[in-house]
Amino acid sequence: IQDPSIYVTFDLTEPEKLGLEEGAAFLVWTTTPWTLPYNVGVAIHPNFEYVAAKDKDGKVLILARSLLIEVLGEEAEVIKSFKGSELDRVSYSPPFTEAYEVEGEGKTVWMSGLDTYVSDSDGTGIVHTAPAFGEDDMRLARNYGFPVIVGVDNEGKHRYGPWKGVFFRDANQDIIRDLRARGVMWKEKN
Ligand code: VAL
Repeated sequence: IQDPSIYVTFDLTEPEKLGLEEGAAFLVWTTTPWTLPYNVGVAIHPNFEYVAAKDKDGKVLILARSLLIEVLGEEAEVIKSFKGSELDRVSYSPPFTEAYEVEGEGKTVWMSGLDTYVSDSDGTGIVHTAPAFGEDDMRLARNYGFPVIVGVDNEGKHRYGPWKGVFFRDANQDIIRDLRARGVMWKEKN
């Protein structure tokens, strides 16, 4: 089975802090849609350059400058530039909140964190972070005090959401459908 490769938007909750308008979003790439219900943060490289750029529909998206053309195409219009380190602790609204609301110890703020593991060889330079499912994700969560949500039980089944009881990877298509319905699916590959 090939993993689906998707780009999703996480709208900023306080875009004005970056001098951006309502609707501006982090553009995040992942090959593990089934981990998105357990998103607790996004990772940004402190030394990369990032841009806020308009896509063809006029939506303002934040991503690494080096991936701008590849991802948004030649017609992308750059509005602003940021050093990665300026994008620390920028709050956003995640696609799914249920698991975090139960396990997040009352915290309901999702935000970015800085880590040099972020790569710009593919994706967007903004990495979806789900600490139970990746070593780097776990480090970021520890450094920032993000909750660690173990969203899958020891039989590999989801513990939350409409896909509760479903084997982890088997939820991919349902989750993708849900992301589309919420209008946060920006692009799907393969
Ligand atoms: N960070 C990884 C990803 O973006 C996983 C481990 C959540 O797919």
